[in-house]
Amino acid sequence: MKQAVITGVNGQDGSYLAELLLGKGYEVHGIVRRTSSFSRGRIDPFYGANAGVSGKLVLHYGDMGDEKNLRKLMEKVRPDEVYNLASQSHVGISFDMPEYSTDVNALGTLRLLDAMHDYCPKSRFYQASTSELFGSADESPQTEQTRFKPNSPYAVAKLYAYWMTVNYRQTYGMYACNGILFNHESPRRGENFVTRKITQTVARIAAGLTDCLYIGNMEARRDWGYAPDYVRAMWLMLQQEKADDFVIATGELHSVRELIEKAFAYVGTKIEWEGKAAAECGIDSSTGKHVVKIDPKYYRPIDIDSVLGDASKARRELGWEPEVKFDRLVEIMMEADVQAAQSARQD
Ligand code: NAP
Ligand code: F7E
Repeated sequence: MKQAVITGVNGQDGSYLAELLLGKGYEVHGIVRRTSSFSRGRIDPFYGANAGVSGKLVLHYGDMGDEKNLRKLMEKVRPDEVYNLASQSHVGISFDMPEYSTDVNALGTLRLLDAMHDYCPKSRFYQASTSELFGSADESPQTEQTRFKPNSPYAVAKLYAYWMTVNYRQTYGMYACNGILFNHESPRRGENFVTRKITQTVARIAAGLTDCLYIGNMEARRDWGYAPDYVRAMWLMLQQEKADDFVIATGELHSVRELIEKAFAYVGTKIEWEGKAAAECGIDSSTGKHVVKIDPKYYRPIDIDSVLGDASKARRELGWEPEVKFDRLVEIMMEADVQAAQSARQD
């Protein structure tokens, strides 16, 4: 039985990756933090006796800030594969917590790589790198050759982790890969990322549970994919002959405004826009109600206008293709959030 360690196992990607590996018969060792209330909702369905998967999930308490803990785990498990998904992953919040974001995202990666180097140097390593590395890029679409210009504390910390991964590969011959993943979403996405915030709030407005969506920069454009497609790419990267770095993206660009319009269209509401800049409002064309408003607290000190990926290398060398693109992604997320809002209304 193959063994894998996943840091950040109870996050969006960690939960889909654990599900994928358990389905392939892996023994999965997940690191979870001690929290005052349990935050394991995403992995509960496949943890324990009734999991209904062929592999086995084992959870360990740990933290990317605790070097000894990571070293002990590598010494004890000596896994075949390590997926480093743990991070303070919110770009906006990284401006409020730059030091903490650096400790977890940058130094945490170094701690893990170094523990692997000492205890299991033959293990294969996946680093959760990001399109945020490109910042406001010089060219579009972005490939593995595009220059990095990170413009948030989150992205600068991830740049350090990217290069440490390359460094351990080059210096020690470790099998270490960077997946440069563009935004990917799902019904398991954290509620304060823009896609999930929109689908959840629109579903709740339609169910009469709330009145208005408060939003920041609606002109931002992203290349949004579907998380289960992206964790498949992570696994593929660790099954090759040689370690390498890959861009994973859909190649489609859409704006936050378009996402809002599509989410409302799903519940049968047409949005008309009125006003400009921070005074702009989205109006329900059939009732005249103001259902979208700008709240400047969601503006970032600096934002990325647009990021678009070219995943040709992953297509060619990994045989990877995204199965779900923007229109279907919005439908999948709306289906789940409409169902959740309807059950909340019945409670
Ligand atoms: P997520 O849902 O925010 O999950 C992050 C995970 O990291 C959670 O399990 C969290 O645990 C854990 N974590 C945070 N701080 C930790 C610490 N100090 N020690 C141990 N665990 C810690 O993020 P995601 O969307 O699944 O993303 C997975 C990875 O891919 C992240 O590294 C992210 O930066 C990167 N990435 C994401 C995207 C995307 O669009 N989703 C794109 C590119 C790269 P708690 O539940 O205890 O907080
Ligand atoms: O913002 C704008 C916001 O927070 C997308 C992380 O997974 O992907 C993610 O980072 C855009 C930005 O994702 C709101 O200003 C407007 O321009 O959903 P987001 P992100 O910053 O792109 C990358 C690839 C990662 O690596 C990260 O870990 O939407 N926006 N209004 C808003 N964003 C949020 N969160 N909330 C708003 O109300």
